Amino acid sequence: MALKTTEVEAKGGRSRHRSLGLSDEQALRIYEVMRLARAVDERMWLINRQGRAPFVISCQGQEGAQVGTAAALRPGSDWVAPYYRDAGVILWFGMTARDQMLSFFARREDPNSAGRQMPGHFGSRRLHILTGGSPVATQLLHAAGLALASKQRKEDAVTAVYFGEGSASQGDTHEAMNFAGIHKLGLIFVCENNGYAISVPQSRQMAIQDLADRAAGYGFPGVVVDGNDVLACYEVTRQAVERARRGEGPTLIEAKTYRFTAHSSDDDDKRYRQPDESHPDRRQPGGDPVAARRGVGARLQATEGGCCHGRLLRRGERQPG
Ligand SMILES: Cc1ncc(C[n+]2csc(CCOP(=O)(O)OP(=O)(O)O)c2C)c(N)n1
Ligand SMILES: [Mg+2]
Repeated sequence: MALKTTEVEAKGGRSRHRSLGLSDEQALRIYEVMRLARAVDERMWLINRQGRAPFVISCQGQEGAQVGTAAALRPGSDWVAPYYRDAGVILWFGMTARDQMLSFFARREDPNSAGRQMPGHFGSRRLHILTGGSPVATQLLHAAGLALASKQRKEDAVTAVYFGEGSASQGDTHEAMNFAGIHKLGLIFVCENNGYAISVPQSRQMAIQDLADRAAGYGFPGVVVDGNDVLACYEVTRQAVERARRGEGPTLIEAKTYRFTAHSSDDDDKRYRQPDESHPDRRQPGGDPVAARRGVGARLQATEGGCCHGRLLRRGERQPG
């Protein structure tokens, strides 16, 4: 059975991040990158609907899972193999809002592919972001190879590979997990379970509730975490990183999230979502990973005099993380 850690114990409101070993500055940085990812994403939708750019694939709703997990890694020495929704991950690892826009508009200066790839196909050797392709789940095999290389070179670098729960139905996922388990690779599997693979709901993808249960079959731990809770995501990943650096092998983290948008700007989710579908109430605390009614998010808003997308976008020109 997978270990259930749906929440990390809150040890008192605003100081919760401190109980996890995060300074105020680190916690604010985490929140800032989440807001930046959301702000860029919202701007892309507007531009797309104006007909000025052809394609958006959205991170909205998944920022907590992305930034919380990436924040437990060391940008510059650890590696990430993100998938197309992972704006929060690549921003944490040093991409900028400008870089995202250069990719979005397919400009030559785009650091990912000089504008040759679709948006969401991230990659930067300099920033330790493994280049991804379009077939889903291939990144898991690439990441297993990367983690094997780190092990053979006796580096203590950890690799985190990101994927959706639909991609977990691909054979590549089995092969990567099996290999990583056998060789005790320093690889963290982060599944962002948003309940859908385009229009296909989870109940049509797997006959179990928690993908994390599968980890036992590969010989390593599986953890379920609330993907709306950025600090819980940070904490379970921190534990997985420590385990990986001790040479004890992989961990599968399943972050339960919700895709706030359609699959992409070319999809109409009203055609397949049920009107009575259960979903987090974005107006309630914990319903939206980026909402800031308590804790560090609220403090950031207080110090900035409100949530200012423009300022966050300008800050995005600097290197976060
Ligand atoms: C091998 C392969 N099959 C099908 C597709 C088409 N496709 C693109 S995204 C996607 C859904 C993936 O769902 P999931 O892994 O849950 O990620 P999510 O989009 O929900 O974040 C599919 C089927 C693809 N890109 N690659
Ligand atoms: Mg999915």
